[in-house]
Amino acid sequence: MIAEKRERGLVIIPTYDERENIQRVVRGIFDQALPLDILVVDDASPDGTASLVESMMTDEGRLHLLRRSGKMGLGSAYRDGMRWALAREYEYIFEMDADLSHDPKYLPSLLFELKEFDVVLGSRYVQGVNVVNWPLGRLLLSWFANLYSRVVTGLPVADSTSGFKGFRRRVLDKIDFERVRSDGYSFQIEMVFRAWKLGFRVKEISITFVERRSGISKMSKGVIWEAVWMVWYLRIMSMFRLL
Ligand SMILES: Nc1nc2c(ncn2[C@@H]2O[C@H](COP(=O)(O)OP(=O)(O)OP(=O)(O)O)[C@@H](O)[C@H]2O)c(=O)[nH]1
Ligand SMILES: [Mg+2]
Repeated sequence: MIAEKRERGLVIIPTYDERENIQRVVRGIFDQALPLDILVVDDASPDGTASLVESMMTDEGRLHLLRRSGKMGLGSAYRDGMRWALAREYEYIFEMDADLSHDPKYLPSLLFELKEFDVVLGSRYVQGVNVVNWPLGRLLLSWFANLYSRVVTGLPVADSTSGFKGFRRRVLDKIDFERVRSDGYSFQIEMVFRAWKLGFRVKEISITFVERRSGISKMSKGVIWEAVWMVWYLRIMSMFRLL
């Protein structure tokens, strides 16, 4: 019974004002018929995302909700979600956005690869560029951010900023994600970088990313600057083995 439970996975979805998207993404995940639960980490969204999730929970025991008192950022939401997962018997822990940019149809492949690898990334740039509905400027920013991150840190992945990924439990047990202070893109880069430095095996699979159609983006300039500095911090700290 316990062995069977340990094979379960959890998809963590941070939300801030995702009322228009959350039902579809939750349904899309459960439609994959995988042994996965979902944890929504909501930061008191003014649009009432949390109460909508609560109403869905009444007839779906695999859906869980972590309510936080206010907007504290994506990285902090993931840290709380990961702590929640580690306090329970989940073997596979996924990150996914609520805005339907990440299609649940890729979850079977991510889960499949996680049986062999320690970290699996849903990558936009392993086979050319797979992004739909981004203005050219946004695409260039993302593409160069990945190149920059790769050159500075040496991390050998094409899409280190991707927010669609999965970890084996042992990775989160070991990487001390509580020390990952950053939010946004640098949270994503830092998690993969730390896992890679610890010798965990990272695999990328190709996904197509579709820009959100509903709701508002929470991307900001601050998030970009954070990543610009963070990659140098990661490089220097790891050179002196201080990470
Ligand atoms: N709990 C929580 N969730 C957040 C916060 N900021 C963003 N999110 C969620 O994190 C996910 C990614 O946010 P997005 O606004 O899509 O950011 P992005 O994907 O970098 O930007 P876009 O491509 O423009 O959509 C979404 O599910 C958001 O609702 C936050 O402060 N707290
Ligand atoms: Mg998005």
